[in-house]
Amino acid sequence: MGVVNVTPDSFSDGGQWYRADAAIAHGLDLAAQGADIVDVGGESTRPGAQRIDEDEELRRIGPVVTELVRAGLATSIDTMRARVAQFALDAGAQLVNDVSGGLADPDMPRLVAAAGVCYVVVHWRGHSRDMYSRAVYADVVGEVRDELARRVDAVVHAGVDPGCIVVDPGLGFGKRPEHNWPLLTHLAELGTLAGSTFPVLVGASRKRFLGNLLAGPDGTPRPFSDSDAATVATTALAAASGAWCARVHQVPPNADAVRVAAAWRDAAGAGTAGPAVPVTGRS
Ligand code: PMM
Repeated sequence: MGVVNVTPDSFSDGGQWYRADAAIAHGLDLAAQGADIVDVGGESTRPGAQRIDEDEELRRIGPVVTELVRAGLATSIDTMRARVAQFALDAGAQLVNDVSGGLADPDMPRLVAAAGVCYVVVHWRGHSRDMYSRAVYADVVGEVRDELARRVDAVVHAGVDPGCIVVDPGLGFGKRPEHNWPLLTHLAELGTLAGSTFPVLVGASRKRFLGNLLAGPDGTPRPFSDSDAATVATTALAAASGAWCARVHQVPPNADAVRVAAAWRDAAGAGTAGPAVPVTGRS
């Protein structure tokens, strides 16, 4: 999954694709480079970010989703708002990627259910402005898993097809750097909820915990733009342990990592990473 952030202030790409024409060209490039899905978002969720209003979010994503769908790309909408998701689905988007797992907007699960599309349910404990105050865990894997299971229950109760749910541990969302590592090493456990197995999406690309890991001798974190090799390493490890999808900013090296991991799993007799959900473009 290639990321198209139509924002002036995302920490990972700092406003490079804020203009609609730049964002559309970027989405087309990502697909040409091998992204199976392009994920379009109009609201930054970097730590400390204040929310933008709904009309502004719609203004940002509208032309981008419309054009990428028109070009035949499998397009997902990264939003916590049902009205924004509705616009994108009406335009032909195939996947709703909700970093709040349906908590930010109570209308979202019903909307996804009615549209019959797939839904990425992300573990989340609250909005970005104060997310670190909630980053308190005694057993991060167990708590994230339990909380994800409750969200999956809730969205299924609202009518979402369980065969169309993808779960995501929400790396960095209400998690400090030390919380992300155990989540990454327990992906299979996080995808097995109440006896069912769900595809797992991992969003580690350019995140601060990678920059912190790669900090210089004086403790200065590596800037996001220099953490792409660490992202690729994380993608390879996550895919080799069965992740369904990696959400990334740079497609070519991560697509290679996914192919290496597939060969690795094959040779180990682990088969293809699964289960999968049906999301495909026209071309
Ligand atoms: N992270 C960001 C945005 N959307 N969606 C999913 N499913 N998982 C994530 O981890 C995730 C996401 C924030 O990162 P960005 O600013 O680089 O887009």
